[in-house]
Amino acid sequence: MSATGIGARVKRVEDKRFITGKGHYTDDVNRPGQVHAYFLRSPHAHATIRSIDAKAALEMPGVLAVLTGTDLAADGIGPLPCGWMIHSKDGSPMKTPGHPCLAQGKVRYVGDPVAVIIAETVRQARDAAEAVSVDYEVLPAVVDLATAQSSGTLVHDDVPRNTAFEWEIGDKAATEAAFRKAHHITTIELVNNRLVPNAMEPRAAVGEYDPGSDHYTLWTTSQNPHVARLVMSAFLNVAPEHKLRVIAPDVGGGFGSKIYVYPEETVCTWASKKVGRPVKWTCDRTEAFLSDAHGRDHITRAELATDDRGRILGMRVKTLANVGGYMNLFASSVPTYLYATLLSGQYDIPTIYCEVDTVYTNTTPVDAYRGAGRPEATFVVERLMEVTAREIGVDPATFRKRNFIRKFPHQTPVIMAYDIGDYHASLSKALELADYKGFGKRKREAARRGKLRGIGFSTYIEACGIAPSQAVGSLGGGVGLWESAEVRVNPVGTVEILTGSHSHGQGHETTFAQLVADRLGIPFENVSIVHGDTDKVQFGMGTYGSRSGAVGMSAISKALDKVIAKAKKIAAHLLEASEADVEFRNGNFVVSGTDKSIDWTSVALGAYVAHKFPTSEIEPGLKEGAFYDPTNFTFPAGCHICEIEVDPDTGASEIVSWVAVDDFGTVINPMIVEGQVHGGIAQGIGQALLEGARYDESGQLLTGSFMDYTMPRADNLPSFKVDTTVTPCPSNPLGIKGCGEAGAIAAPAAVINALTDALGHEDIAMPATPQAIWQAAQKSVRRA
Ligand code: MCN
Repeated sequence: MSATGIGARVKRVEDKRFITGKGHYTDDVNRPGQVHAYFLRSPHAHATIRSIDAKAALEMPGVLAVLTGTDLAADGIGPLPCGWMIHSKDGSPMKTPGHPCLAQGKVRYVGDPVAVIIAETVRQARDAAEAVSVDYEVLPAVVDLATAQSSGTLVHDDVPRNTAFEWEIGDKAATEAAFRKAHHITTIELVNNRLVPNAMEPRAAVGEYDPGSDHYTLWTTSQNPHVARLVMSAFLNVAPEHKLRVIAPDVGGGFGSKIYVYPEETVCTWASKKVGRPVKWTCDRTEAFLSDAHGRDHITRAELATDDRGRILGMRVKTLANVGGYMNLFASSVPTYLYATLLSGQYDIPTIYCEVDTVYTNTTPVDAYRGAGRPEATFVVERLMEVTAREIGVDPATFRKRNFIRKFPHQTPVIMAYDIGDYHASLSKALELADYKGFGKRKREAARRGKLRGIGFSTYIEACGIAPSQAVGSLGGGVGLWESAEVRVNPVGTVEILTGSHSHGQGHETTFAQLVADRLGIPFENVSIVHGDTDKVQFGMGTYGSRSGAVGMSAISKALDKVIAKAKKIAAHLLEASEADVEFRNGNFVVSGTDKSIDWTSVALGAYVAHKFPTSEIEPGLKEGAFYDPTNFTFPAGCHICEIEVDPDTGASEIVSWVAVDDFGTVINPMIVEGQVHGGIAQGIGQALLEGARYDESGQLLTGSFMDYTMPRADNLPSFKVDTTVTPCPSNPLGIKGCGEAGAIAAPAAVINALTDALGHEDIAMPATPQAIWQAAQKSVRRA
């Protein structure tokens, strides 16, 4: 392995600019003549807008315009798109009333944008917003997910029972039959708590219209600028599409929350033409709490049927999923195809039946957040496994081993066909690293100190590398998510990679360059990665669903194959040899069986010196592109083990040890992968112990700042022990499986399994705050 090639722990090249304050984010973009937007948001969760009076605001200093939903409608700008059409089990299509960028007639959550004020400065726009008078008729709000379907109030008048769709997957009859044969049935009820994404950089946008060329440019915090351009141009009536250029410069984290087309970014683009000036908006943290799509928010009842030897016979799941006030772009796929198709976990489960009701409430829209459906599935499966093991009196590791899938490929009862894996290997390694055998001793020692100590497992699986076109197409909806790449070789042999992936913290500038340096045998420093600009990269699907390694890098690999093939033809001419005799090795083209060779740089230069080869056979230049569509998802899997100690007198908990053994197939950069795993675990621990968006009964977000919504901090986290096992993914040329979400998928179940082990009962929900743990610990003390 070279010092910078595949498998090397290369330090992230992008970090130099990030940690020295030299990154270039959307808020750093300032255009000549720029003005500022401020969004006036609804203070009510549910209300009819009787009137909006902007007269006084328009007379205030610096104010250029106050625009409302009526102005949008007058310009023929329709509602935001709402993703994959899911059909209910009775065949009816999901109910998706429109999501206007600025409220029209009604507001449906606290923070719903009602008007945008455009002024010379942010302060002037903010002051003027206070002078806009909105006459609301406040309506009762639907807030509680559990009772939303039976609430007399409708979030959307034309959506009965507030239910967008009632979906099912699996074989109901076979599952009922399995449960009738069961020796033991485990039943659990779970709440998967609502989370606020809280990326480090809040969303921002600068929209600019150039009347000379009739072109728009939007700088924005996007994870997928091309998709943003495609969608936004369609409903802003920008034609042809490429008259809108979307640039996503450095983006400070997204975790899924920046893959949607949001009202604010769209309005800034539209408004820039209306006011004839570039329009800038930067979200503040309070706005972000209200307006970034939230994550999770499920209520689930799940059952597992086992036989008398502790083998799983079947699983039954009923989930209520909250989508908030409107159906967001990917919201319909999260609690369905990204969730229920993973309910088989790592286990050989003969039959599964799952029902999902997706429900509107007067809360911020809910959509994909790190893991998107897969953490929710893992939480269900891994809680069921742990509770069942305890109920039937089998060691939880043994119970898992007994039910692991052993043969691959494996067709699950819920669509997914797992390609490869070795679940025993990761569990065995994790047991060693966690010193599972020594746990009893540690528990007794903790008890002597008055502490309750517990250990919990999460042997998770995920499906990423999203998403093979054939798989998506066969499910009757959505769009296949291939990726594109272009390799441009300059005459001096340096290489620019144009990729449709978008890095917003994942280190692509490093790992993608490692792949190219490795394949071409050139210095790592001679490769640069270009992404995030629709005028530079022809098209791309962006980054989410841990796809940039498996899909984005595979596209680069495919384009490199083409470049090497052409370079070989040119090399053959330069070497005066037959092409069949030329091999490409370690950056040199070698004539087999001779000492004749020519290096990469000479061939690159040769490609542009066209008299050296017949241009009737070979075009001058060296540049190739490729689109790569995966044949299957990738299925990373692993075992996380959490050990926790609880102080029953105070409810304080401390994670004392964390072991993660993951299988990400071939690893390009172990250091970056470890960083991804660390970040994911931190988010998962945050969900399990600290984070939770709470609304009061009128729909006010009670946890709307960092004073009330607790993010995990370094002192909440142990030093993680991470390791890997490797089964290379057979469905992409590099053998890569995604790693970007694994930690967040695995961690919540491991924490709660450890906590319930410590407490000696299952009665605790996420987030298990010190108060909740103290109450649960009192119950343990009473029982003891
Ligand atoms: N990688 C590798 N070897 C592998 C797999 C991946 O070296 N076997 C490298 C990749 O080359 C890439 C990184 O690890 O540099 C993550 O790759 P991948 O798992 O393909 O994930 P993506 O690049 O597609 O990133 C998306 C993923 C998701 S879905 C969320 S959510 C998330 C995450 O990445 N959001 C993040 N990690 C994040 N990290 C930061 N800092 N910020 C976010 O917003």
